[in-house]
Amino acid sequence: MNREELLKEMYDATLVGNGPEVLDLTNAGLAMGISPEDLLFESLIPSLEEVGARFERGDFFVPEMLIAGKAMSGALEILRPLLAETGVESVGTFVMGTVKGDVHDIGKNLVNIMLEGAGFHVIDLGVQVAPERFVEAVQEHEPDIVGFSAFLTTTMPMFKANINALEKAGLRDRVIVMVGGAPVTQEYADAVGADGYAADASAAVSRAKDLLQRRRAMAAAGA
Ligand code: B1M
Repeated sequence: MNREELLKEMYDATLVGNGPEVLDLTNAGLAMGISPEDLLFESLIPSLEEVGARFERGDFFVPEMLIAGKAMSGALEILRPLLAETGVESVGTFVMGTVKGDVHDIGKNLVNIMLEGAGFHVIDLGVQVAPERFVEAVQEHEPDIVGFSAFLTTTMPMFKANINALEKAGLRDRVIVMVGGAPVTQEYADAVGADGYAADASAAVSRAKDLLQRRRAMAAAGA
């Protein structure tokens, strides 16, 4: 099997949610010298995009989405340490979670992996995270950034609920708020009063670093 055949087989195996085959192909791809990034961006993510498109057309239902998501998550576990390989000292602390009412976590986990790879210390609160849990975590860990992920149009309003909860607890000025997730846009992020938005995991890393640098420069100028 050559590189292109492997990527295509992995795409097909993810599409039908064949977890064991996706794991085998992940290991085989790495052994063949395909980079973790290429396995991710040239096969796994496009396959999940197709799963979503089929769901929208009514060709796939929730069980198909679920097994495809599980197959992808299994591969991510193998790729995680490779993607997060870093010798960099911690550049900052990032508290992250998927908002209340939302169980999607693959995109969030990928952002976490990339942030860790860039040197962030990431505290992952998981999925279905209620506003009060975010508040507790910000109080406990005093992160530089708190990140909210939402993957449904119906759960995006939780961004505002989370920001309101931070304001009520007197924490809003102490932490940078970043938001993201498939249906989120820059306009929506601005409308709810977030400090930053990113469309994908690598953009999330550059945006996080940029926001942190600005915050530190402002603090230094004010000191
Ligand atoms: Co669901 N689902 N799902 N689903 N699911 C979507 C999101 C959907 C777009 C499918 C579709 O219709 N095309 C649709 C949402 C439509 C909408 O609201 N506009 C949808 C739906 C409708 C639903 C249910 C309501 C279905 C139902 O029950 N009738 C249900 C909701 C459950 C709930 O949460 N309450 C549901 C359930 C599920 C499963 C559980 C079966 C499964 C989730 C498995 C899991 O996550 N562990 C699932 C899956 C797999 C999907 C799709 C197919 C794939 C999601 C994914 O992992 N994408 C998805 C369709 C799609 O996205 N194409 C879909 C790959 C991932 C790498 O991309 O998630 O966009 P993404 O993450 C990106 C960016 O968003 C960004 O970076 C990430 C990495 O590059 N990002 C950030 C994410 N967080 C960020 C935070 C940041 C910055 C950037 O800063 C803090």
